[in-house]
Amino acid sequence: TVLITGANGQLGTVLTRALRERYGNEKVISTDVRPAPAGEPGRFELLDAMDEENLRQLVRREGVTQIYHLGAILSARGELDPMRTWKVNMDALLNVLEVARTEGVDKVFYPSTIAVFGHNADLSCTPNHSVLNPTTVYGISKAAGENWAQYYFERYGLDVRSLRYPGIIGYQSAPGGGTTDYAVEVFHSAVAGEPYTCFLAAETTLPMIYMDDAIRATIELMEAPKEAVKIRTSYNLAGCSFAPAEVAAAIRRIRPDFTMEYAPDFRQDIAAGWPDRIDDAPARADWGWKPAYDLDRICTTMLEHLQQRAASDAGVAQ
Ligand code: VAH
Repeated sequence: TVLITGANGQLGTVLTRALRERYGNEKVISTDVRPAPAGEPGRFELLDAMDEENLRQLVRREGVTQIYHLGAILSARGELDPMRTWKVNMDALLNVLEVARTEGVDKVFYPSTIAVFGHNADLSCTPNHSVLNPTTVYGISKAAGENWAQYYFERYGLDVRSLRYPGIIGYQSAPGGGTTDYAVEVFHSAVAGEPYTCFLAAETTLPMIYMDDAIRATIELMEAPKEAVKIRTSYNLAGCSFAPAEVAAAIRRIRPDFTMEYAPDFRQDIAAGWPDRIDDAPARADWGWKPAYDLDRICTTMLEHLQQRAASDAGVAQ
C-alpha cells in the first residue's frame, strides 16, 4: 500500500492518479491537510504529517509499504512566514522518516528542488554535487531534508529516494506558492484570451519540466533497482530551461494575439539565486532519465488541454 502526503497539491493531484492507475485504487491512500477534491476516486484521509501519532496509526493500520511525502510549503509562500515554513517542512519530514524506519516501510520518496542552490554554485549549468547555499527558507529546509534522507539511508538502511524538481508545468492542477508558478498561470491567461502580467522579469531563465516528465521520472526512480540509486541526497532532474519572454514567444507562435507584461516582485529576487539550468547527468547515467518535452511541445500540449477544458466547461454552462 502506498501513502501520499500533500496529495491535493500541484504534483500530488497528478501523481496520485498515476499511482492509482499503476497499483490500483485500493492500494493508494491519498492524504492532505485539506479535504479531498470532489469526485476523485480512491481512498482519501485527512492527515497532517506534523502529527506523528496519526501518521503512525495510519501506516500501521493500512500496512503502508511506500510513502511519497509531498506535503510542504514552497518558496514564495514560505518567505511570508519563515519560522512556520521551517517547522512544517522539517517536522513533517522527520515524522515521515521516523515512522517509516520504525514501522518497516520499504521505500520513501522525498521531493527536493532546484531551490537548494544559491549564488555560490555555477548557476549556468549546476552540477549535481554542487555547493548548497539556498536563499529561501524553503530551499534551506529542502537542503537539510536531502541530508536527512541520506542519513536515514546510511544509518538505518531506509530506502529514501529523492529528485530535485525544476518548476513543474501541468494543466491538471494549480501550483501553490512557488516562484515558478508563472509558467502555469501564463497558459490559463493565453487560453482565456487575456494578457498576462508576469511577476518575473522577461529574461529570467529557470529550469522547468512538463508534468508528464516529472511523474515519469518519479516512478522511474522509485522503480529502479536499489543498487542503481547511487545518490542518496537528491538527483538533479532537468526538463528544459526558458525565460518568460521565451514562453510568450512560443505561445505567440500558436496564438499570435497573446501579450505578456512584466511586473517583477519579491519573487524576482528568489529566482535570481536559482540556476538557469541544471546538469542531470547522474540521473541519466544511474537510472536512465531522459525528458521528452521541450518548450514548444509543452506549449502545444498545455494550450490544447486547457482549450479543451474551456470548451467543455462552456458546453456544461449552456
Ligand atoms: C517553487 N516550484 O517555485 C517550486 C520549486 C522549482 C522551485 O521547488 O517554489
